[in-house]
This record gives sequence, structure tokens and C-alpha cells, in this order.
Amino acid sequence: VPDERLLHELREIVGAEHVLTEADVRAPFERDWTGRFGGPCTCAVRPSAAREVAAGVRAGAGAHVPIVAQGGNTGLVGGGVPGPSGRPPVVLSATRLDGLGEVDADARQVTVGAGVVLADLQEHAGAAGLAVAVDFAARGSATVGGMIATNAGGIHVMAHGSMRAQVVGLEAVLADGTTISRLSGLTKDNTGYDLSQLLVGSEGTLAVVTAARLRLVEAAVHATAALIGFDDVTDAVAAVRTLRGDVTGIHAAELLFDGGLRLVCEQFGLAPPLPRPAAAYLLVEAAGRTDVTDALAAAIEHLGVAPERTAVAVDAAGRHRLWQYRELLTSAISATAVPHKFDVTVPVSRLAAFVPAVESAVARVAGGVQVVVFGHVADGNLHVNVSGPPPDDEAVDDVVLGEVARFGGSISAEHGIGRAKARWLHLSRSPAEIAAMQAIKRALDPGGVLNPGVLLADLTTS
Ligand code: 2HG
Ligand code: ZN
Repeated sequence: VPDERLLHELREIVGAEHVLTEADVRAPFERDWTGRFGGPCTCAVRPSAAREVAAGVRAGAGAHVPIVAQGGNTGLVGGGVPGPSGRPPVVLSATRLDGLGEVDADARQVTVGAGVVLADLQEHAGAAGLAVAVDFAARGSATVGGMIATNAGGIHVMAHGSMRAQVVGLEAVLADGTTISRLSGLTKDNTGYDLSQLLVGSEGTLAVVTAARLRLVEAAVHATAALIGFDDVTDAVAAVRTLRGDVTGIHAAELLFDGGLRLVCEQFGLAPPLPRPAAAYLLVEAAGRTDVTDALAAAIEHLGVAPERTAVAVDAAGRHRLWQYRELLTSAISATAVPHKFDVTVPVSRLAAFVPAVESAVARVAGGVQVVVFGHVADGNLHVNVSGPPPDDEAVDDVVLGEVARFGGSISAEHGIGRAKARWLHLSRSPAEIAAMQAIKRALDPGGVLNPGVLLADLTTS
């Protein structure tokens, strides 16, 4: 039964047209992009200012109704959607918090709303001759707030770090409705606990991010991409080391396999990039103020790779064509089934051994399934996608994450823990660390209002 008093309060705060209660209008806010996670919400609310977020959080807390913050809903671990059980939350959609501040070219910073879409921010920074350091395939829908909540990574972490490294300061609403704001852009500011950084990667469990002061980087004038075929992962990993040593400005090094590439070609009707298939592919890109094409070509030759195993692209259209084989993987996988998605890191030195190990681990518990692996090789970050087991069958989750722990890896590299991995947090965090995280959660959200069930599964609140 919807809480009429709460709905009335929310309508007063954001306006009736921004409190969405009809089932079909709520639906897109209730299920995640993968289709694996979700649950009913009381309503979806679209505030347009931090003070509306604050009032909304206070109203939810007063009614003991949880608050789930949501951006572009491109998350892959169920961290931005309601859970299947418990009191249906209010989804606070950040999409109208879309203010783009003027780029401060001296400081190389910009202040933006949490609902700004990455592609719009990229365009905005580009118009000022600068660039956003973080980039990934979901750029057309993912929002700044979600990128902060998950500490998003993407394709340029090897050059610029993840979202955390771009955050100078945040404005956010705490569980009791108070607002904290660090948007002055001071890069040197040692005045105690860094609350902004505490919120990066906190997955909506400690506060609702409403705005961010972000660092920008120099925009590249030239970029060259190359797709190179290899016989195995060991050669591909070694190639990244050589290429980084030989060419300045390598800012992406993506690994994919023949099975994944074929899937993309089938789903999207693309021709294969090379005359003959290879077991593993590396997609590298170098960018900078000067043209690095010759340096990259020389470095590839230095690797001893046969010319017919390389496709090089120097213009935007050619680079887009090569990147499609990599960036369409996620959609190609989801086109046929709801996958179990594992975003993990292992030490780079163990990456080659991890791939067959995880494939055999999956085969032990699930037969006839499709396993597609790809990832950001320089970070040791692999995306293991398993299609076949039903969404709520967690046997595969158990063996994949167990294998990651056995390899000394992390069960989440860049997507977060969300609802998907909360049960397995202990594989990557010690009891002492989990206890400290729970203490922080209890201190900032004693009523357990913000995103219950995400990140810290078995939290008992006061
Ligand atoms: C990527 O690297 C994203 O493209 C999504 O992190 C990964 O779909 C995935 O598993
Ligand atoms: Zn990724």
C-alpha cells in the first residue's frame, strides 16, 4: 500500500509530475540494465536541486522508507535499483541534476550535477579544449553520480586512474537530510577526514551525491588505435609491456578473445577485423599532442607480429570501427540471455593463468554455458560473463568469485559490490575491514535508510 502521506510530501517537494507512481512508468527504475536485479519501488522521484534531494531524503527517513539513488541505470551489480524484498524504497533519480558549470581552464576543473551524462560532460570539456579522463562504452547513459558511487573505471584507468582520481570534491546529502559541500576546487586541502573520497565507491549507502567538482585532463590532438591478434594471453600481456615502453601516450589496452569477437560480429553483422581469426586480441590506443602512428607501428613491428595480424586506425571513423568489436561485447552478450557478470581483478602476472582456471571452474558447476571473457589488461581487470544458469542460481557466482580469491584478486574491479556480490564481500575484505565499514555505515546512516542490502548485506542497524 503506497504511503499516501509520503507521496503527498514528495509531491510538495519536487512537483507532482516528478513523483512517478504508475506501474509502467516506474518499471524502468525498478530493474537494472542486465535484467538480473530489481524489485518494486514506492515511487520514482526526480528532484532538480540538492535542496529537493535533502527534503526527499528527510521525508523518506521520516516514513522509514528506504532511499535508492539512481543515475543512468547502467550499473551491472544491482546497486542502483530496489531489492526484491523489504519495504519498497523511493528511487531518487538524479537525471534532472544535470547542471554543467563553466570549465575552469586555469584549474582544469569543472563543477557538474550528479545527473550529468558522461557523453555530455565529455562534449562540454572538449569545447574548452580539455577532456574527461574516465571513459567507457556506456558513456551515452551513465551519469557522474553513478560513476562516483561505483568509483567507475573504464578504458583509461591505466593512464589516468579511476573516477576517484578525478574527484576534487563533492556535494552530497546525508541520511538525515543534511548537506555537505566541498566544491571549492582546492586541490590542496588537508583539513581532516576526506569525506568526498569516503563517498566515492560507497554505492549510495552513505549519502546521495548531488554534484561534483571534477578534474579534467589535456585533450588529445591525435589518436591511433591498433587491433593485434595473438596466439595466447601471455603474448598479449607481454606486448602491453613492450608497447608501453616504446610508445608514449598508450592510454588503453583492451583484451578480447575470438569467441567474444565472433559473438559481436554475429549480433551486429560486422565483418571480422583481420583476415584470419586469432585466439586473443589486444586493442591498444595511443593519444597525445603529436601523431604517434609511426611510433606505434614501429613498436608493433618490434613485437614481431605479422602485418596481417594487425589492423591500424588513425582517423575517428577507423578507430570507431575497431572499438566496436570491444564496445559492443556487453550488448552482444545480453542480446540472448541474462548473464551472470563478474568484474574482477587479478594480479597482471597471473592474468594468463586465471582465464583457463576460471573457465574450468565454471565448467565444474554448469555445463553447456557460454563464457565470454574480456577486459582492461593493464589493470588485470577481466569481465567474466557467464550465460546459461538462471539469474537466481548462484553456484556459478560462488565458483568464479572463489577462483578470484584463490588468485589473490578482488571480486570487484570497477563495477562495485552492489546486490550481486554483497554475500561474497568477505572474499576481498577482512573481518576487521568489514567491521570498520559497518561502523562508518552505522555512524552516517543509523536508520539504514540509504540503499539497504547493497554493499553490506547483513548489516544490523539501530
Ligand atoms: C566494459 O568494460 C564494462 O565494457 C562492462 O565494464 C563489462 O559487460 C561487462 O561485463
Ligand atoms: Zn570494464
